Amino acid sequence: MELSKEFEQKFRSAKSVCVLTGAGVSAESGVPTFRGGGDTTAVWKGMPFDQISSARMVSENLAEVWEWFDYRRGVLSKCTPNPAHETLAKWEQDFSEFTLVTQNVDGLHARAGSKNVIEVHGNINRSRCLGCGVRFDMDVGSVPHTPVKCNECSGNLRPDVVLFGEMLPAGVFEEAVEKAAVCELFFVIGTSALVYPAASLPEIAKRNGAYVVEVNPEKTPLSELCDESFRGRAGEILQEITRVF
Ligand code: BV8
Ligand code: ZN
Repeated sequence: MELSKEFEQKFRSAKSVCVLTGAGVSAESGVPTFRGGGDTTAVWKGMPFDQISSARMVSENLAEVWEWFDYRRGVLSKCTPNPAHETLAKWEQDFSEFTLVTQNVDGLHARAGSKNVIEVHGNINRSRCLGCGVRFDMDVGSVPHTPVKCNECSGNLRPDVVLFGEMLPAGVFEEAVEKAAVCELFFVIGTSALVYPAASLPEIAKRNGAYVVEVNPEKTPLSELCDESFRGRAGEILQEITRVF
């Protein structure tokens, strides 16, 4: 894979780096993506992804939502971080300012050793009480999910994940915007760039003068905006790039 002189120079001299990842960064760990190729989990019992993973379903059929999430937690319990996650955990140490924002709820960045991960869509291994808002961590792979009821108020629990039609956790997205707006180098890795507001982060970085680099086997609506696009799998490409250090 050919790296341009311009990219090598930018990469070597970068002080502040921001990365946005999507499901594609976990594809090589065996985690199905939502929309792109391979084994996707785009449909659950005939319901499209943005119907089963929606605020409406939580109020209409919480048991179904848990069945869907327990199924995915079961799949995830067999998955481990791949070289893409591991390389990003290393970059966190290598750059003086490094921000990792993920749309993924799989927790694999943290399992690969990334310390500060901004999870804009929450985490599949955490539940939240609909009554009092208390959060409970669940062991990876504890399926079905436990506890089922809130220990504090015996209210119903739901996955602590941002569903379609729901606001992102207060302050989390704002922090991601701040970092995107000041970074020199912005990587957008493994996302179809269809889901907002997360997909607006590379646009914000570009508007503020960052050099934007896409890593994805396919073109996306962001590709035009990028200064550089590496067409391929994140695991291989990130290892190639990191040799430039
Ligand atoms: C909100 C958690 C305010 C749930 C997720 C019309 C226009 C614009 C916006 C909207 C609209 N209608 C509705 C909206 C808003 C909506 C939205 O953006 N919809 C889109 C789909 C049109 N957004 C929301 O609802 C957000 N909230 O706007 O709040 C508000 C509040 C109230 C009322 C109104 C508005 C909340 C969005 C969060 C939804 N939750 N996940 C769960 O997981 O069950 S989103 C879901 O999609 C995942 O989190 C995922 O991360 C995200 C994005 O998907 P990707 O990560 O990109 O994955 P995908 O499969 O799509 O692509 C994989 C990519 O990887 C591909 O490009 C592929 O080529 C590449 N790839 C494959 N293999 C590899 C690879 N790349 C590298 N290496 C490989 N090996
Ligand atoms: Zn409670």
